[in-house]
Amino acid sequence: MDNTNKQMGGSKKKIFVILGLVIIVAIIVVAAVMSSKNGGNNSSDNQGSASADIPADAQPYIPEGTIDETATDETTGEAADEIGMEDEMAVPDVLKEAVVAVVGANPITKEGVVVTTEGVEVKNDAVPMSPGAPKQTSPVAKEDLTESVIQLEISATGWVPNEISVKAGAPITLAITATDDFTHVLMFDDSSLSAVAVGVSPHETRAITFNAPATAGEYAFHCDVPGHASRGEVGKMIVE
Ligand SMILES: [Cu+2]
Repeated sequence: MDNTNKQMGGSKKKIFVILGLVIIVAIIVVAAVMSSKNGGNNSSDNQGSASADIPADAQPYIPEGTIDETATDETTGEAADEIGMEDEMAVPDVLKEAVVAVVGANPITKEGVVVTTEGVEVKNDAVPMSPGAPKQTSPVAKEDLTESVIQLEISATGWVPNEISVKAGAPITLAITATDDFTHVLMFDDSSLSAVAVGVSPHETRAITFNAPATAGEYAFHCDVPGHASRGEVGKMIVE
């Protein structure tokens, strides 16, 4: 009798242990599913809360030279602290919550306005490379570009894609990559976009951020290197 009871007890214990394990595994699975669902919800919430067409994948704008100036403060002591404070005060309010789509491109304010590093709205019809013009970045790695950046490849066979669509007035970033052994220069035909210019050396990628025209329509662009447009390096930006 005793033996039978002990055996019964042993098999009951096994059943409880197995049941316990099953319940623990079930709890872990449910918790994992719940947390992944929450993660999904959070990311869509973030996209929903983005305003003024600012790219959701943009990164905070860090004023140029901020890090270097801090380093100088440390080495020169008290006097440099004053310089540091001046520099901090010199950052215009509009830049404090600004973002950039690509490091080195113009900042985008929280209202979606593309500005210079002084916080002044860029002029798309300025002289290219002048202080008020949107500026092209230094060479960047194509693989570092985020999804919201419109990527254009250029070679002797033309622009790929040769037609892009953007929203009127929205801050947009174009990245140009020369995929052959030639230099290429993106320029728009319309004088209202004369400052939106990007030049790339062979196999180089550079980007530029600017506000799309407020007026809907088709804005033709071309490669400005002599002979390139006539061999087919032309395209159009459709503003909707
Ligand atoms: Cu070209």
